[in-house]
Amino acid sequence: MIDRRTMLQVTLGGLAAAGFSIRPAYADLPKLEKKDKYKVGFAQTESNNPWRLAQTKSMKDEAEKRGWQLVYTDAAGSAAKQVADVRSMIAQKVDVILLAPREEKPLIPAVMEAKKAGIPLLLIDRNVDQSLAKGGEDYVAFIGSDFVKEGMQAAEALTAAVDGKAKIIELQGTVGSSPANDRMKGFADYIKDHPGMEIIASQSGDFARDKGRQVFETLYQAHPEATALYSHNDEMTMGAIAAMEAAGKVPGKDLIIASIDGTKDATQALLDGKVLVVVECNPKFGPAAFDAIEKYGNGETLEPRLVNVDRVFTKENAAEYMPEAY
Ligand code: GYE
Repeated sequence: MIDRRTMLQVTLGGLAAAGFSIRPAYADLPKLEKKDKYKVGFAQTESNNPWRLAQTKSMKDEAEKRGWQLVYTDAAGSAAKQVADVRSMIAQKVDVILLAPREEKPLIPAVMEAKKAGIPLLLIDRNVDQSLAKGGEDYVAFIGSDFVKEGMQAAEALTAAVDGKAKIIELQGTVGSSPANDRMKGFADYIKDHPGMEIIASQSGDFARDKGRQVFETLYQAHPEATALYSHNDEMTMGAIAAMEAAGKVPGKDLIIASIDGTKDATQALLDGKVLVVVECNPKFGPAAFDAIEKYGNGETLEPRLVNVDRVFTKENAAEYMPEAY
């Protein structure tokens, strides 16, 4: 008699023999027919900062290098438009979709509709809610940074520089986005063990320079006792620096600053002593994303989460990094 377990093993064995992954959900993902050149859809979230522009350029350069067609859309900061953009890529029958989901939950329908339409989809740089859709099951893979680790590294550098004592204003990224959620968590987890490190105000500046300036200005007026800033990206940091200087304060002295990304402006601010630390978040996804597509088309099994290796920049190594900054 064959029991259920043996049946399952037989079935999985059969799948493996037929060249499928032995992870059953992975085998259900849309396949990518092997081609010399693919038609790739890239659904960008917005183009209002140097990080986004560097990411888009990296995708376009890589497509051009390989002679692949790139169908590019810009959601202009709207998750609803981004869902519509992915739908239009499905209608245009692209071979594969690269999606940088603006927020964790609203982009779930886009992920599911691509799967249903038989088009493989990879998440680029931002993630979706893992309780609603999973890598290797609902989409092929996520490629991006470890945002929790970035938050921890920012906290570690800041804590060391202020001897474990600071009153911190936090500028969060876009509400509901994975980098904002995870950078907040990583930083909070680290300072939990350092009772002198206190977040006295925390609010979103939507990853944007001008919003960062406005929000920082308001928070700092309400909390003039602040001694440090933790900002989830360099653009908001640059906005906050402008607000500090307008208030007659000296960034790097009156307020110690930890930031994330690695833009040219923030790297210059490291050299000028205005910013203490910039944890890298590399936007140049083109090569990794296109390599992953090629591998998937060749029938290779991708890891559900491909994590970029990021560096930590301070005054010491900023000059060396500057030529790569964007
Ligand atoms: O840090 C920020 C951008 O999703 C990791 O989004 C990315 C973030 C990046 O707008 O500058």
